[in-house]
Amino acid sequence: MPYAHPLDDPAADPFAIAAQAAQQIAELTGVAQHDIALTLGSGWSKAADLIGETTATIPADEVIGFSSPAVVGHVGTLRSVLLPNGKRALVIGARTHYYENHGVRRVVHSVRTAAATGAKIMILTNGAGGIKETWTPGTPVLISDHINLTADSPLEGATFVDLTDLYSARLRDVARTIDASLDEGVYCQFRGPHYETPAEVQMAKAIGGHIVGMSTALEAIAARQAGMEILGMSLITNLAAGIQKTPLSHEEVIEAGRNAEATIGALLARIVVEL
Ligand code: 8IG
Repeated sequence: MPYAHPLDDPAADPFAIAAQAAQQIAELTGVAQHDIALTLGSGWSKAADLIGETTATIPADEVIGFSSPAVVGHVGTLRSVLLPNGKRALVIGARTHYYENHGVRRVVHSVRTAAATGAKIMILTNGAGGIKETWTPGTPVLISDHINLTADSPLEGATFVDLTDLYSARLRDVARTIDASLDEGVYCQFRGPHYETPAEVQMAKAIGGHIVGMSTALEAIAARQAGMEILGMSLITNLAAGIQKTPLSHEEVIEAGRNAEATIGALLARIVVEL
């Protein structure tokens, strides 16, 4: 094969590769259909153990189109989890970030695969920076909408997809029945991997953003294209640059995630059975 990765071939059909990946997941897990899928970002990985019983764990690189994660702290497995309500969840611990420069097809492959496994609900989680000063590190927030600052799209050609109510109001309401104190905000996806300058954070604030991150928006667009209902949640691991007075560090972000993971994992476990 002339390409290093099947999705790199411009002639490849990303939906056919996702369907093939879903078939492999069905075979490797013994679960023919999944009902719901979760992508676990920084700080959220503990949720995989708390939402139900893991019945199968697959190294992500055993499934077509998936690659090993680039960042320490991101777990490269796919898990099939039996929820207490009998539903089957596909837990994606291996996110490909846009900043890895493998192209947007590879960024959204996990979401397309989740849809091909039968999942009707996509839960997208991430670690992110907060613009609202009331959000201390460790605060989970619901994503109410996004601003895609990548200047890219997972859609190819004249594919016009409506993004009204992209982050389902229904699912946000369900989450708030579990924790009424959950705040929400608009997520701005930057390309990364650098964090923002304070001026860029002020720009994000001025255009209506509350959360800054490097994932999720492109994935949400692909999930909507695939017809899924989307719940987005950010763990605020740091205040965005210039909002907090100290410099940002990856270690700080990992540390905040570690401190919050049991709480937010338990929260997600309570939400997921109600969706
Ligand atoms: I965790 O402050 C995390 N991810 N863009 N900005 C951006 N991404 C992030 C940040 C942040 N914190």
